[in-house]
Amino acid sequence: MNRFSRMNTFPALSQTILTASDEHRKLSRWAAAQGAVLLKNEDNILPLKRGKTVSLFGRACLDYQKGGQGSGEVWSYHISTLFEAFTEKMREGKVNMLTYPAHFYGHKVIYEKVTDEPEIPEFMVNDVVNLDGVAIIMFGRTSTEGRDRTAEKGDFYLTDAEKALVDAVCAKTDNVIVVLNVGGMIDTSWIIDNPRIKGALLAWQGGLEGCGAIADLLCGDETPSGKLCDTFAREFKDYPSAEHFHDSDDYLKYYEDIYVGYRYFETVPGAAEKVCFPFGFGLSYTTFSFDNISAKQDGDNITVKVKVTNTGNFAGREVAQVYYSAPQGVLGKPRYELAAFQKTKKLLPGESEALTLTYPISQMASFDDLGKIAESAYVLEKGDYKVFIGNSVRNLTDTDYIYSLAENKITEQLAAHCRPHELERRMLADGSFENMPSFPTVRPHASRPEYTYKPTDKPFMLMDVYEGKQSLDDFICQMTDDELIFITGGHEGKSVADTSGMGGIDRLGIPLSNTSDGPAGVRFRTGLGMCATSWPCATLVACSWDLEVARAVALGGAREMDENNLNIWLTPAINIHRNPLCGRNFEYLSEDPLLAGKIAAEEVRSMQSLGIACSVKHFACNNKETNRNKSDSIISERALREIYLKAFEIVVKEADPWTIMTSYNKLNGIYTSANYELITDILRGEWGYKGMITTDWVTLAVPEEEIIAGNDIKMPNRDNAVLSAALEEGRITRGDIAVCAKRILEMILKCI
Ligand code: BMA
Repeated sequence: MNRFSRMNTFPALSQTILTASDEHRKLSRWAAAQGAVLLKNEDNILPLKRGKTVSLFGRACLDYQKGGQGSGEVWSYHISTLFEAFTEKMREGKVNMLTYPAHFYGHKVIYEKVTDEPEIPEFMVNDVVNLDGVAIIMFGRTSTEGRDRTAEKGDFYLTDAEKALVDAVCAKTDNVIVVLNVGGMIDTSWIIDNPRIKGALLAWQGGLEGCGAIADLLCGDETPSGKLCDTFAREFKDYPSAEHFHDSDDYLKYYEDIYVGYRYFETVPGAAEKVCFPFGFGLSYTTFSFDNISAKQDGDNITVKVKVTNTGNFAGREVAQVYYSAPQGVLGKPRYELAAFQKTKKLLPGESEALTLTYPISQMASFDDLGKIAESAYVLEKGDYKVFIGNSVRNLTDTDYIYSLAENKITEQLAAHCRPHELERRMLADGSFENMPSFPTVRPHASRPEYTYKPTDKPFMLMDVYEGKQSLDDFICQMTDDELIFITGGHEGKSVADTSGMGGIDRLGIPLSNTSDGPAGVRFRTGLGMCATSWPCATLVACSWDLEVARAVALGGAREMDENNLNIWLTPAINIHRNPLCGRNFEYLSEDPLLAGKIAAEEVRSMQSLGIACSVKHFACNNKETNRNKSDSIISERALREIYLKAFEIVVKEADPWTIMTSYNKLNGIYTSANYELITDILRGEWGYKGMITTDWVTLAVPEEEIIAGNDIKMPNRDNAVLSAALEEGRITRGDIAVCAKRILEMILKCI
């Protein structure tokens, strides 16, 4: 049965309903355990010894943040609490638990905010000490689209009440474990500076069974294997983008240029000591050795081999990370850049696995946006390129292989696009700044094939194109101007989701393809009483550094999409974690574009293998939520290409996403949804993207400029009269509209 016959009907009741099923609940729990990051484990306080008594502290133990808010929200039947999870472990005989503290939290004040933390009676801690128990303190944080976080107590920093709780517990015992149920970077100096906190687990927002995963990890049923996808600095102000993050609601200037995350902290003098936990870091219950390390040029690639051995007493998984260190040259480079990564299988004590990691030599090139060597080209500067391997950016072994270049080498000659006209300066590798020229803003408008209208009383149907009986071009020629305009706008979905649909012209047999948010799972219309599986947040998935986790979550969510007759899943969201305060970081993947790109590419391949379209978002530079519909991201072309577009480029070239969603914001003065250079010159022209591009929901760009730029469909809908007027007044042509309509129809045909 193809999608046409199933379209707009109630979900076929297959034998096993997977939506919000126990099977998916277990899968979500497993995934949540793979991306949690063990930050501290002094005296091997973890995993908890069998029969150990635990006591839970912190209102989050009963009020778990499974994910963030906004379009990334997912309605789930039951979100497990840490209290329930440890009750389960108690029943299994793995631990004992003082249960009354949970009742204390359950019946205390009605909490106003996620961070409201009631004062605890002293005996609650005394009892833990008397039982030689372990205190587990969990703090939660949440954030949402449309609003940024704050560098205040209760967000990036602990509240006084949270600090008081830590102090009250640590005053009596040093058997203290902290769990962070957060969606993004927070202050962790209170963990690293306090020797009485012996254990710390960064559990992120782990979906509906995130607490089950936490209990599995703390009790040793799972061994932590997550690695940080971001750098955790001591203070908010330590981040290079902090100083100017709030300069204006109208623009965001990327003065730090390519020096974002570890590219800054490991390179710029004085920055390294500001780091609490570095990029790629994560402990295990066991230890690993990296042996038989070798690296060599292998044609156009560098290939690194390593034998990873579990040298400890617990089964576990390790992540081999390859970094290169390029010569500073005249363009300047970060000290290290992630080149490749691979996670081992679960290794038993004593077991080894040989890994081979390969990456293209051209990946080490720099984009020369100012023409210091070769304007608008990717250049491998002459000099020595060193290659390292290890398990974090701070724990690397030199492979002793050096790729040497006697002369500068152009690896790709491109053209200048999306250049800034008002970025005064940008950071260099030594922390100084260079002045930036002001470039003119350009608005190209290519001519397009006309697709002249050929009226017909008996049009053939889209199904005839699907079955190969007719060509899509001929199909488009039977569409009136009004029909072409109609299909380049979204329409009220006829589905269980609350986002609009695409298509829907009965005269031509064009079905409505229904969309649904979001990265953490299918978001049903409110009021239907329908629930879905809420998967671990995107940042957690990235911290798994595991394509298997990316695939499992993507397939799980795609099955729930398909089961509910939904066709276009508005995920993955892959904007770079530029600043800790961005309200949507929980939906995004990493400060590093390679990690983000590889994880997202696997998600796209996986969901599309089931006939579910993705919508890779938000293209591009949506790194702040305040005034997101109008804010102008002002950035050099080098930083744009090397950092902020790179993850999208990886996904486009490695996974061929069926749709891409442009962002709300402007890019160097032009809305991304109407940015011809971004969409037609770079995305389609340079990267060869053939798929469909949608706006975000309710963009403010001039509609015809979006069509001219090649942004195919305006969501959730468009005012057709505006485009009709532009057509009549010659501001756009039928061909401009028809090429957009064609890509929309191509996408609909893929979803059938
Ligand atoms: C916008 C953004 C997108 C989302 C869309 C549809 O506001 O949040 O990420 O996919 O709405 O809900």
